[in-house]
Formats: sequence, C-alpha cells, structure tokens
Amino acid sequence: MRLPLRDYFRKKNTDKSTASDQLPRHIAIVMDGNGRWAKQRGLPRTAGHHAGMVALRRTIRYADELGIQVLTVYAFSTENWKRPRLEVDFLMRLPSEFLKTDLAELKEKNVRVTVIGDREGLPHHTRDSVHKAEQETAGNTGMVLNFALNYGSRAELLHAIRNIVEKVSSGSLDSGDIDETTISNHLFTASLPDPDLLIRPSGEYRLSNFLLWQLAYAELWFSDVYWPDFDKVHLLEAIEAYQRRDRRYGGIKL
Ligand code: V07
Repeated sequence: MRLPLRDYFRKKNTDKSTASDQLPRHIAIVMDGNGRWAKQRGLPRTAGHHAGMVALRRTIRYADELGIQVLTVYAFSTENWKRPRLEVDFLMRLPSEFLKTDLAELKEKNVRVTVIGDREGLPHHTRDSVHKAEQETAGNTGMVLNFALNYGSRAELLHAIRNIVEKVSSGSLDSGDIDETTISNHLFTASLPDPDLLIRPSGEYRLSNFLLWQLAYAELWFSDVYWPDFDKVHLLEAIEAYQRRDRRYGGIKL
C-alpha cells in the first residue's frame, strides 16, 4: 500500500512494512545554482552560498522527518579548486560555520555525520572541524548525513583500484575473487547503500563526477529551481516522481 506523502510527515516513517517500502533509502543531491541565484539578485556569490546553506538546513530537517536513511550532499568537488582563491577560502570555512550552528540539533536528532572525499587536500581547519563532527556523532543510529567534500568520483575509483591492486600484490586478495562488491567495498561509500534518487536542481543535466559507480541504478530528478530556492515541495515532487517510476534493474516486472 502506497501512502500519500503528506501521511509520512504525519505518521513519521516507522511502519517498515508499508510506508518505508516506497521511500528512497538514500537520496543524493547536487546543491547547484547558488552563484546564479546570487547574480540574479545582484548579490555576491558568497551570499548565494549562505542561502544554499539555509536550503541545506531545511532539506536535512525534511529528510529526517520523512525517515530517509541516508542523505548525501555534494558540498565541494575536486573541480571547485579552479574557482577564485577568495571564493575557495570562503567555501572552506562553511563546514565549521555550519557545524557551529547545526551540530547540536543534528546530535539531538541522532543524525550521524560522515564525509567522503580527499581530506588530505583540505585546509587543516576544515579537516579538523569535519573530523570533530564525525567523531561526536559516530555512535548515532539515525539518519546518515554524508557530505561529499573535495570529492571526485573518478579519483575515488582510482583510489579504490590502487588499494585493490595493492592487496592482490601483497597476496591478501586473490585476483579471481574481485567482483562488483569488491569495488563497492573499496569506495568511500563502502558502508552505505547506493543512492536510490539523485536530485540535481538549477537546470544542469550532468553528473559532474558525482558517485558515478553508486548511481548506476538511481532515478534522476532534475529541476530548474536554484538550490537556495529548493524547498519541501521540490523534495516531495522528486520523491513522488521516484515512487511513480518502475525500478526494475533491467529486468522485467512480473
Ligand atoms: C557548503 C552551503 C550549501 C550549498 C552548497 C555550497 C556551499 C555545508 C557544508 C558542510 C560540509 C562538511 C561538513 C559540514 C558542513 C558545506 C561547503 C560548502 C564546502 F562536515 N554547507 N557547505 N561545505 N555550502
């Protein structure tokens, strides 16, 4: 039985046999369009990033209320280093700014914060604040809030392949035993289910090096809304579109 979405909010998604069947377990979002949102209003790009953070805050609340198990958000890609130095410096301060205001609420909601991406490339202050959030929420059992930070999917796959080859060379892994699960288990997302739904606002129709392996079977939802304007209606629209689609993994529905 499929419930109207508003009932998930009323009911909270606890009845595993009915409501949660149709809900995506894992939603991934490309938080795109912050700069264009600002430009449209004659504001500096940094104002767009701030407005994007407000949109992120409310999206986390809705996802948690719905009973989504994992929310992965693309905060900073390996390509974003090409932006002007001052903008990059500003962006690298946002994780600690966000956590200063929101970590208490996340803890209260039993949310576990995780980060995927290349930490080595991050400034120390950024690395320290995300590490602290991960440590302080490591025991939480509610929604996983997963930040892709200095993340690139090809770099992730390269890193996984190098680790696998290393294990084969040292004799701890037999090359004949390598299968798809081996690869999944060597990605940053090893402990997480694959995303069921990808949300990309702001009128771009690309994956932009985001979770290439993990999104193999995901439903893709695109919209012209800029990320700072993303709200509950858009989240519900994306989930409803997901619920209407047959997910057959290439098979035939019987
Ligand atoms: C960033 C705000 C959201 C819109 C997209 C671009 C700007 C939250 C974080 C964050 C990252 C890691 C973490 C806690 C919070 C963040 C960056 C940019 C680089 F552990 N928002 N946000 N990081 N924006």
